[in-house]
Amino acid sequence: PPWAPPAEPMGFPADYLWGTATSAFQVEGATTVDGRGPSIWDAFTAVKANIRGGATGEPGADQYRRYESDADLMSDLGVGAYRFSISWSRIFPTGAGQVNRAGVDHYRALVEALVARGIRPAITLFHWDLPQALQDGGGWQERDTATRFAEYARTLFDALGDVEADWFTINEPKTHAFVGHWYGVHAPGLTDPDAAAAAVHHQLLAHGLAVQAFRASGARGRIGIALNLLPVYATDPDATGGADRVDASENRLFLDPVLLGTYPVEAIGPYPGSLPADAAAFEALQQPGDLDVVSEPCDLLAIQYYGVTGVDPGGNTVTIEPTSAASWQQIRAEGLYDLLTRLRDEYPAIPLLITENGMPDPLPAVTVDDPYRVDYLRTHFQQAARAIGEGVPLIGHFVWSLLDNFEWAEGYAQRWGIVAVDFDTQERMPKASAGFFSDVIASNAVSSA
Ligand code: GBH
Repeated sequence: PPWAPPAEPMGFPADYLWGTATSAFQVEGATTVDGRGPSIWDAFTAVKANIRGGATGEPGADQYRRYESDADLMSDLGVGAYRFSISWSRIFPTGAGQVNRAGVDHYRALVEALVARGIRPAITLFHWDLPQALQDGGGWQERDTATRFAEYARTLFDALGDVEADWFTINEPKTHAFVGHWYGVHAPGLTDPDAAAAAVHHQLLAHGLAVQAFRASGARGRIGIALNLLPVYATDPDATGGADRVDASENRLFLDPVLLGTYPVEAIGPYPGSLPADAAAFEALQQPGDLDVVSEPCDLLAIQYYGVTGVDPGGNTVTIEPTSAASWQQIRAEGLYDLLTRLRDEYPAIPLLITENGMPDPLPAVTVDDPYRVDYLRTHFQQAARAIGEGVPLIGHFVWSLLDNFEWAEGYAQRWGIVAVDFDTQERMPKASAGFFSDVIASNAVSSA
């Protein structure tokens, strides 16, 4: 029989970290304020056909200006942590060179607004908005970008490292590499599998260099990388080869180098479900010692969980229903349990933190009535509690997103917030799911219904 939650509420550990998440380009707006330089997302959104409705990073959710009242909002919800990202081109407008003080000061003020309200900062260094000047020099296809990233990371560890915080080096290196460099759906809009493979290695190298810089800086808190992981289910239990290949490119291509110091050879090559890049060229990018850097020990592994996929014996994906308004999202709460227990069973022990989890409203219109999201969150919290009960070292859970925001290629037409935003007035309106989340946080437990 399928697993069912117990009648009694399921409790979480006393220090469990409940949070909400956003990213800079999606919520900040103010794209030309205080010396910010252009990023690849400014360039990509300047081509109207790239984004639904021709939307851009303006107005976002105007959080660059509204961070204090958004901190109040989170305080009202009772969240213990806020995960935001830093815009690299606010700190280094051309990616390197002189630090832009106004950019650093902004994030200092944000961090202090959070700490003053007892909210732990959870800081992502790179959530896909590469300074355009670095892209002009080859971006993540160039090894040098990893070096520039380490310098950028060091600048932030020096500026904010006196504050106890969680740090994430790279957000979803898979999405940035595959969707940005291979599918052409995200910035920088390339359609080249070899560029995607290079972006995989150089982002992972950047991650490892930043972890080393974090240790050397003596910054307070913990550091890790945020991976979006996708449980892959074979449609035929007697022919799992196709699913294994998809699993290699979706999950092990990132988990193995970071946690084991090896790349899975079956992730790359001319097979259905693999990244169709030149394996020898990928190998040639790697210098001696790179995998030691990539696997530099972290304090935690950040997991972003949205759903699952099915794969047939030929390596073709098969949709597992139900999907959401995001057609790629195949919702299955038990997949979170499967993922967490798999990490426990197949990788060295490391604290796990869910840094994104959520779903969009079915329509682009503003709504505060979101029973589907309440149900989504409840069932996912239950599966998290179930995994904790079976010894999974899960230390917290962040909902994507605090606010409706700029949803990349979908523009403002896909709303992921537990708080609705009117993009004309910037009014914030908590949805039913925000109230539900508040109650879960207050009781530190989730009920069966
Ligand atoms: C997260 O990615 C992001 O970190 C966050 O910024 C975003 O707002 C949130 O999810 C909601 O989407 O272009 O059809 O090939 C989630 C994982 C992986 C989902 C790539 C979209 C691309 C689908 N993403 N996937 S497609």
